[in-house]
Amino acid sequence: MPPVRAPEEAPTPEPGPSEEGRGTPVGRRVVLGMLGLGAVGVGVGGAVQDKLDSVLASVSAKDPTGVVGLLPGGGGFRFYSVSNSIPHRGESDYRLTVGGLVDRPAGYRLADLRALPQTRVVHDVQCVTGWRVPKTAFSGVRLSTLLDAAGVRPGGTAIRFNCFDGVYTESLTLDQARGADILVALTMNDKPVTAAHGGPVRLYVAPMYFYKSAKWLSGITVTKDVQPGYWEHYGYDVDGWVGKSNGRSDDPTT
Ligand SMILES: Nc1nc2c(c(=O)[nH]1)N[C@H]1C(S)=C(S)[C@@H](COP(=O)(O)O)O[C@H]1N2
Ligand SMILES: [Mo]
Repeated sequence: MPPVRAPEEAPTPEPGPSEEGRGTPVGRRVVLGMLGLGAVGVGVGGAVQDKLDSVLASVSAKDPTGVVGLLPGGGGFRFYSVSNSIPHRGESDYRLTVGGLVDRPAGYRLADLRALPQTRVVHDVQCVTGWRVPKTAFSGVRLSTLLDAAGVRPGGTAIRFNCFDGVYTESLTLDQARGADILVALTMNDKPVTAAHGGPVRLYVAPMYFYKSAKWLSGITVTKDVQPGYWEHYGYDVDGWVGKSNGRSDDPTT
């Protein structure tokens, strides 16, 4: 069997969705202009950084050159949103629901999540399209903590994740979900996860390709079977272990 290829590498007869290559490439002048704007972001508060991130996101979504990775605040990350937008939620309107095959369904506000034990994981981030950001810190609540609080019923074998962009979904098996390095993350590099990076709450699945780390996390549902996520419908592996899936042989992340 040939290795499964990422859709952006596949010779698709029709334009299909891919992580990169959406829209028209942004010219070099525009990106260099961004460098000037980027300087404004140094030493400013969260709201301005969020603004900057959202501009970065809209530029880098169309810029496969990687120049955006050099921008202050970019940090080597590419920004992705299959919904072509950056949704915003905060203290008053953010909710994370935990439901499905559980004894005690729950709804968490940001303050509720912050009040639970926090775990910090430092690991390399690796996207299936090839880019890697070494030693990135995420912290938040272990997914296993939320699952234990909810009480998974017999028959529950997998988790479906929903996002408040209304489009993206992801999945893990229950065994994978219970890993100590699987976080419902509230911070990235010790600052609140910005809107562009999927804040206020994103999933962080350290040992897998970054597509498993759903941004703008809003729902955790325990299911009977694995329900493949957004990119998995376009050929990505459900088990997205770095270096051992998607026909790739990336060096192990640490
Ligand atoms: N909701 C949502 N989550 C998502 C995505 C997305 O488009 N929407 N893209 C995934 C992919 S393919 C990657 S590589 C990372 C990118 O995260 P970043 O934008 O913080 O770099 O988010 C993942 N989670
Ligand atoms: Mo990705």
